[in-house]
Order: sequence, then structure tokens, then C-alpha cells
Amino acid sequence: ADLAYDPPLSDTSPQAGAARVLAANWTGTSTVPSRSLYPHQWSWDSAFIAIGLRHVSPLRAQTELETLLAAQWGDGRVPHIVFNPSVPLDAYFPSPDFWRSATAGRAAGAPRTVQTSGIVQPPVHALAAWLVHGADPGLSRERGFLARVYPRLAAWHRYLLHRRDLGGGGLVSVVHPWEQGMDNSPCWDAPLARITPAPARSFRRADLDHGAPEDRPTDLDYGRYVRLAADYRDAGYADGGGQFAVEDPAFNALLIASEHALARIAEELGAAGTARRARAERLTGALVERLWEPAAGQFLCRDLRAGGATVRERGVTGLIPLLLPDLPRDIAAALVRTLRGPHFSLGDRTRLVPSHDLLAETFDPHRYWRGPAWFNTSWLVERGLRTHGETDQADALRAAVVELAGATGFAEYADPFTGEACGATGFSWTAALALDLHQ
Ligand code: 9WN
Repeated sequence: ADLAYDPPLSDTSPQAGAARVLAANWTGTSTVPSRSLYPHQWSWDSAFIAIGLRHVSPLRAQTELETLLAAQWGDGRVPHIVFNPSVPLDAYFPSPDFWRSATAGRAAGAPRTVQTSGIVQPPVHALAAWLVHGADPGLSRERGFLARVYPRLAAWHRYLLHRRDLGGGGLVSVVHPWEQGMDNSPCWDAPLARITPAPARSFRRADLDHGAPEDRPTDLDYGRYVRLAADYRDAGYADGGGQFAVEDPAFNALLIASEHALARIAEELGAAGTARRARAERLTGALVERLWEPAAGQFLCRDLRAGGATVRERGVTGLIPLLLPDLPRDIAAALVRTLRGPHFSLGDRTRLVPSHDLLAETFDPHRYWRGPAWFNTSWLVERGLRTHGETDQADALRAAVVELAGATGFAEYADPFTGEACGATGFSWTAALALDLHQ
């Protein structure tokens, strides 16, 4: 019965609307981000989805994470896409025949029974697992949920910490813009400029069948995404050799938050969490040392293939470390000032957090991650504001997420000034996170 949760059509509340989106996007073992644009399972989407789903069906929320983790590679990586074999190949690009995980990923231990991509996405999963457990600890214990996911989550973090510390300074690097999840953020413009794009005629973009070209990344961006992914695949998905390597604030902050969650999971299972807490502290130290930029009042990316140069673009990624409870107080205070200041203007010109600096020449209010407001990043910032005692601002952001999610038909993202819907509607993480903040 739990798996068939379906609010009655007569219930017109926003929560029922959100639950209906999640029910419509459920495939039986996981949830697609969007029926039209993204018809497979995505890694960080599933973590956000599980966080919302736990309020309507703790069983489905557990299953969502278990399905994703079942596609983990032998080396510990959790792939950014798990493909649904019943979806036609041309419904999404790049499709399984591009990634060729079972053959190209053999040395890295790709699974034989499911097809996946070979890159990763931000590690929100341990945080999600801990929150999902808390929604129904009885069911979780009865099903052995944490005991089953813990070893996989631990291996996932081990992969990131051991294979992806490409800068040698204790932080994890992403090797593709899709890994960080904010595909065409201006933060990637300089690191991507060095990449020779794959010829436009060598691939077909399925995203343009569903999305407006002026809202999506450009063909030139896609040429570079394809080149980087193909090179990684042709190197057998071995880490260290690629032309793109960036230390990103949000990716690392989410790993730290998840490491704290893993400590709690370990303790719940009767083990010690001390070593994990110490590791989270060390990672926080490295994040501050390597990516904090006092003059900017936010964290900035570091481009390892440009000799470790700081990327001078202010993306929302640089505000997300606010979610860490043990961030030094002066840094948390500076992040709050930056959020409210002219670059993001939260509570003044914007109600949701824009994905990019409003004052930058690269800012574009409609083009994907170059300015529009996304619901998952606002959820993360809301959590950060609340964690650091900024209750009024957290309440205002929470209200904006809930209201605009419903008003836009659970849009993928929104115009940061007007709140107008952009991209797909019926988008799963928008529905899930609105449900979570409504509680
Ligand atoms: C590539 C699924 C994903 C999100 C990403 C978002 C977008 C994919 C794409 O959709 O990326 O992974 O094809 O544009 O940028 O954050 O996880 O919702």
C-alpha cells in the first residue's frame, strides 16, 4: 500500500500536488527527475527526492537510495545516471551506448547488469539516508536499511577522498561540469575554454526536443561536455589524467555534510563515529584554506589545470558551505552578508537564491545555471541560514520555496526576479524539497 501512495484528486493543497508529481515520476524502483527531459535515475536528484519522499512514503524513499546504490561501481563511485533499459536510446543524450559502462568501465568495476554513466554527482546521499532513517526509524531498523546502505556510502566517500584528491590538498575535484551538477555555470567558462569541442555533427542533443534552446546550454558547451566525457571513457574511467579538474565549494561541502551524517549512521549501528567526525573537521579546514576568499565574502572554485588559479566567478556554489554547522563564525556571517548584498540580493530583488552573481557580465536570468534560481540550492541555503541562527531569513526563504514551487507547477528552475517558471514542470526535486520545507 505504501508504494501506491496517491493523494485523492479532490485534495488541491500544494502538498498533495507535490506528492502527485512524485507519484507520477515513480517508476517502481526509483523516481525520474522529469518524465520528458530526464527519463532515467540521476544521482543527486535521487538524494533530494528521497529527502522529500520520506514524508509521504518512507519505504519509497529508502528504495530510491537502495536502487541508486545498487548501481555502484567496484571502485566505489556512484554513477550520475542509472539508465532505465525500457526507455528508447534516443530519449536522452548521452545514452548508454555513449558511456559503454560495462565494457569501458570494466577495470573500474562497473556493474554488469545495469548500464550507467561513468561520472559522478555531488555526494548528498549519506545526508539523505540519515534523514530518511529519521522519518521512520522503526521501518528502517526492520528492513535493515542503514546496515545495508552504510558500507556502500562508506565506499563512495572512500572513492572520492582517495581517487579524486587531484590537487593533493585534501579536497575532492570534479572532472566534468555535469559532475558538479550546475552544468553551464560561468564558473566553468575558463576551465572549459581549453577543451577542444567534439564536432557538432558527431552527436544529437535530445534535450532540445523538450527544452527551449535559449534556456539550455549552448552547442559549444555540449561539444566540450562530449569531448571531456569521451576522453574519460576512453581512458577506462581512470582518474587523474583529464584536462578538466576543479575543486568546487558545494561538492566538497556536501561531502562534509554527508561525512557528518555517516558518523551518525555509524553510531546508530553501534560503531564509533569519531574518525568520521575528525575527517569532516579536516575537510572543513581544507575547504576554508583552499577555497575561502575573504575579499569576495564567499567561497570560489579552484582550477587545477590552470596551476590552481582561483576562478573569479561568484556562483551559488560558493554560498552552499553555509550548510556546515562548524564553519567559523566570521565566515558564516560573511556568507549571510553576501547573500543579502548586491550580488545575490536575497530578500530584496530576489526571493529564491539566484544561481549566479546578478552583477556579473556572464549573468543570464533564463539560461539554466547562469542566473535562474533552482529549488535545491535554495533548500541548501535555507538549511544553512537556519543552522546559523538566521531564523527570519530562513523562514522567508522557506516560504518562497514552498509558494513558488506550487505556483510554477513544480518547475525545474525559475526566473530569479519574477519567479516565472523555466525548464520542465513536474520536476521531482522541486516537488520533494517543497514537501520537505512544508513540514
Ligand atoms: C546532465 C537531472 C540533471 C541534474 C543536473 C542538471 C541537469 C543533466 C542535463 O539535469 O543535468 O546531468 O542533461 O542537463 O544540471 O543538476 O541532476 O535533473
